[in-house]
Amino acid sequence: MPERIVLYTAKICPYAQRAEIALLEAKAPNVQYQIDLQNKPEWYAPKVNPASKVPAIAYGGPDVPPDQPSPESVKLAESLILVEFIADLFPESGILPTDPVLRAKTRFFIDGVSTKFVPAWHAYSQGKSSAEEFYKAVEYLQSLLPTEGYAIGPYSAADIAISPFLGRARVTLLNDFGGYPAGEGPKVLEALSSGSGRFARFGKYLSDVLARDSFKATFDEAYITERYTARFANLRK
Ligand SMILES: N[C@@H](CCC(=O)N[C@@H](CS)C(=O)NCC(=O)O)C(=O)O
Repeated sequence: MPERIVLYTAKICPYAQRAEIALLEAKAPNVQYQIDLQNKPEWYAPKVNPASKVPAIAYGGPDVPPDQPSPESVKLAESLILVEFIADLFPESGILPTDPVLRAKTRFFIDGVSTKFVPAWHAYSQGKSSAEEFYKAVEYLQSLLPTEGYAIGPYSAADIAISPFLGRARVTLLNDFGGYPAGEGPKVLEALSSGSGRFARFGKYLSDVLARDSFKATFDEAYITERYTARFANLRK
C-alpha cells in the first residue's frame, strides 16, 4: 500500500503538470500544494527541494500540513523521475507498460521529447529559430508514432511527458504569443493540427492527447493564457 503523497506543484509549469497527470492516471490519493514561483516560501528549498523547483513530492512520513514538511518524509524531484515513481507505486495504472519493448519505446519517445521537441519549441517560441526548425522536431516525433493510438499505442508516460508542452504550445500559437514573426503562430498551429498534409498523423495525436481527461483536468487554459499574455508582452518589442 503506497504511503502518503504530497505534490508541490504550480499551475503554470509544464513539468509539474506531468506529475499531476500521472497521479490522476494512477488514481493515486494525494495532497497538492501550489508553490508561487514568483514568491517561493522560504521553507521550500531547504525542506523540500534544494533545487527550488516544482514539481517535488514528499512521500511518507507523518500526516503534517504541506507547508510544514516533515524531515521523516522522502523528498523526490524531477518530473520524469516522479512520473516513473508514480508508475512504480501504481503498476496497474499502465503508465509504464510491463512489456520490455513497449517500456523501451516509452523511454525512447520521452528522450525525443527532452532532447529534440522541448528545446526546439523553446527556441522557436522565443524567436530564436525558424518554424522549419521546429517542424523538424515535430516530424521526428511524428515518425515514432504508431498508425493509431497514443505515442506507443496505449496511453503511457510518453504522452504524459509531452502533453503539457503541447497544451502550452497550442495556447501560445493560437494567441500568437512569442518571439516569432507576428501572425505566424496561428498558421503554424493550423499546419500542426489540421490532420492533413505534412503533419496529418501528428494532428490526430495532438487532438487525442489534449482530449485526455487527465490532461484536461490539470490544464487551466484561461490561467495559462493570462500568464502568457504578460510573459510574452514585450518579446517582439
Ligand atoms: N527538470 C525539471 C524542471 C522543473 C522546472 O524547471 N520547474 C520550473 C517551473 S516550470 C521551476 O520550478 N523553476 C524554478 C523557479 O522558477 O524559480 C523537471 O523536469 O522537473
